[in-house]
Formats: sequence, structure tokens, C-alpha cells
Amino acid sequence: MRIESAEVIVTSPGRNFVTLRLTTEDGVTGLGDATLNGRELAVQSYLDDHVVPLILGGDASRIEDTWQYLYRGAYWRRGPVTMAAIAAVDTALWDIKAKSAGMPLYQLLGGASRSGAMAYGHASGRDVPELLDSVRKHLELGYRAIRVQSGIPGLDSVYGVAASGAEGGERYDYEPARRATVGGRLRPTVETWDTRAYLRHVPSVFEAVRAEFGPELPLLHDGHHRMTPIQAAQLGKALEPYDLFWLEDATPAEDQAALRLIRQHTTTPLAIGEVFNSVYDYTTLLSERLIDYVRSAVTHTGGVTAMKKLLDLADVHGVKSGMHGPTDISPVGMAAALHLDLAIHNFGIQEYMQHSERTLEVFRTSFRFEDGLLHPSDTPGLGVELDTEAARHFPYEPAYLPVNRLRDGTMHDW
Ligand code: GCO
Ligand code: MG
Repeated sequence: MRIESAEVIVTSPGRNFVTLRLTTEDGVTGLGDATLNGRELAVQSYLDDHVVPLILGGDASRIEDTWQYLYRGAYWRRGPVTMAAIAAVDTALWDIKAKSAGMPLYQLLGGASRSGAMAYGHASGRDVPELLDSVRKHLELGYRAIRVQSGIPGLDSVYGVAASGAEGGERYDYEPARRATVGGRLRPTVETWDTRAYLRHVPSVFEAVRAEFGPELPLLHDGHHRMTPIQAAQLGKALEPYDLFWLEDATPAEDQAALRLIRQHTTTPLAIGEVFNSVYDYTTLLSERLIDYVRSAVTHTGGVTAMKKLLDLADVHGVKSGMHGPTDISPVGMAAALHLDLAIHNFGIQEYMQHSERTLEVFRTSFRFEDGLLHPSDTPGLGVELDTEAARHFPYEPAYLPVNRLRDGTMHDW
């Protein structure tokens, strides 16, 4: 089954997406998500200029070999751009194989291990009353687990908190990247951060949420890499009374060993890895059981093949999945995650920020969100198609994630 054609489709229905479509000589198509928020065109070029020419005419059935060819053959290994490009090819080949077999992808991955994948949504508020309303709204939407992010007194804006109300109800769900201009030039927006103010405030937020919604509701929180290890340990400890499902990205985790310090001080479960792009980013974290959930997405970690291997390694060490699922993971990437979520043994939870209606004009999905659970559907393949004509109506618009500076102007993590 030869790969006859490949198209890299960049479209911006509500936010930028990069999608690879492969078509075989007998007309079977497969899709792969290659979206890298704020750096989309780098992946488009990596695919168009350095990958597509090497796979055209190749055997679409050789998924593992194609993965190894693109990973080892490039000489330059890993990195978000490379692994997003490899992910798109790999996912598209799995889509083709499952369609050709006449079955949904999860059946090829071992069949269903559960009835559905528990999802969590993003509640946020600039203050506690707004946050509590957002939690209520997400419960009404059917979520059974909720990420809680809050404004911080003294800080104008905090990443992850919907700019609702004053900004006309703009939902954070839609898109964390922004188009902003400074002096007429496109620039990332700049947010000001104060970790001590954050650490003083967050426990009171969870005190209020628990008081309102009780002890049962699984609550998650994202630290967005902003704390030092000892600050993360301090927060993890302070949040223990509120029994979080997880504290995510508590500290920048290129320094995997830093998680040892956090682990020594707190039993709050830890989730890490949405910015990782290979299993090698996790080796210490997994072998020493320094985390409880793997946050990587299929889209950023080399595809279904690589993600399955990573999650199997995690399972050996008692670590579960918690795949990244914001709106900058396209419906194609989300569908790929859901097939893995349904099939693997060590499923934990699936992040699910619902894509906008505009996005769904371009991506025709078949996965379902019912009663707090996601199901990829039994459509053969991934179960997503891309409407090329509709995609043309939404040209690429450069947009960047915000950058984060301390009050004195020092660049900070986020
Ligand atoms: C999450 C992430 C998002 C990211 C965004 C970056 O947990 O969903 O932290 O908030 O910031 O996906 O592209
Ligand atoms: Mg996150």
C-alpha cells in the first residue's frame, strides 16, 4: 500500500492548526495532528521540506519502520518540532491502517479496557465567586473532574484564567495564544508574575471550592512550571487537606531530579510532561516514581507508536496517563488520544477543552462526550475527517502564547 500523496494543511478556524493528510495509491486517507502552539510554521516546513519527500512512495503499512526511519534517520533527534512532525506521519499511518482493517483504532491497540475515558475541564475565575460559577458551569456541561485556576490578588492577569466578563466573555477554553502588537509589531503578550502572592492565595481558593462542592469532586491544578522545587513542595503540602487529583507542572521538569525534592515533602499527586516530546524526558521521573501522571499528548511525543511505548513504560512503574488535551491539540490529536485512552490499562484521566464551533466546521469529528466520559466512536480509523474546502476559509494567523515576567522584569517560566 504505497503512500501516493501528502498534504500539510495549515488552517485557523478559531486558532491555528497544522494537519498532515496522507493518501495511499488506493485512495485511503489518514490524518495526523502536527500543531505546535505558537511555532506552527516550523512544523509545516519540517514536514513539507524534510519529511514528505522521504515518505512519498513508501509502504504505508510499515508504521514502526517509518517511525524509526524518521527518528533515527534524521540524525538530529527529539525536540518539539521533529517529534510533532513524526507524530503526524505516525498518526496518519495508524488512521490508514485502521480504516483499511475496517475498525476503530482502539481495536488495533488491544480493544477497549473501559467504557469511556473520564475527562476533566477547565474552570477558572478572576476571583472566587467567578471561579465557583465556572465550576458550576462545567458540572452542568457534564464534567466529573475539573481543573481549577484562579486570578491572584495584585496581578492583572494570570495565564489559564478566562478573560471573561470585561473582555466580553472571551472563554479561556478557546485559545491561550494571542495576537498582540507592541509598537506595531506582533509580539507575545507579557504577563507579570509573583510566585509568593500565588502561594499565599491558592490554598484559600481550594478551601472555597471544597466548601462549596464537597470533598468528592476530583480537582486538578496547573502550576505552569512557575515554582522552584521548594516552592512546589510548599504548595503541594499546603494543598494536601484539599485532596487534589493532581498538581500539574509544579516546576520546570527538564531538571527531572528536582521532583525528588517535591516528592519528599508532599503526597499531593504530581503530573508532568505536556512540554516533553520523548520518553527520554521521563526516564528518571518514571524509574524513581517521581510523578503519578504522564501529561504528554500524542501530537507532541512522536505519535501513537511512541505514546503507546511511553505509557507502557509508565505502567511498569505504576504511573498513569493524563494526556494533554487543550484546544491547541486538534480534534485529530484528541481523537488519537481517545483511542489510546480506551485501550491502555493504565488510563488516568483525559484533559478535554471543547473545541469551538468554528474549529468543528473544519474537523468533522465522531468522538462523544457523555456523562463525563469521552469515547472515540467505532468509526473505522481515528474517526475524524478534515474538510479541505472549509479549511481554506481560515488562513493562518500568527499568534503567540504569552510570556511571563516577574515584577522587576526578569523573564520567568510558564
Ligand atoms: C494545559 C496547558 C495549557 C497550555 C497550552 C499551551 O494544561 O492545558 O497547560 O494551558 O498552556 O496548551 O499550548
Ligand atoms: Mg498544563
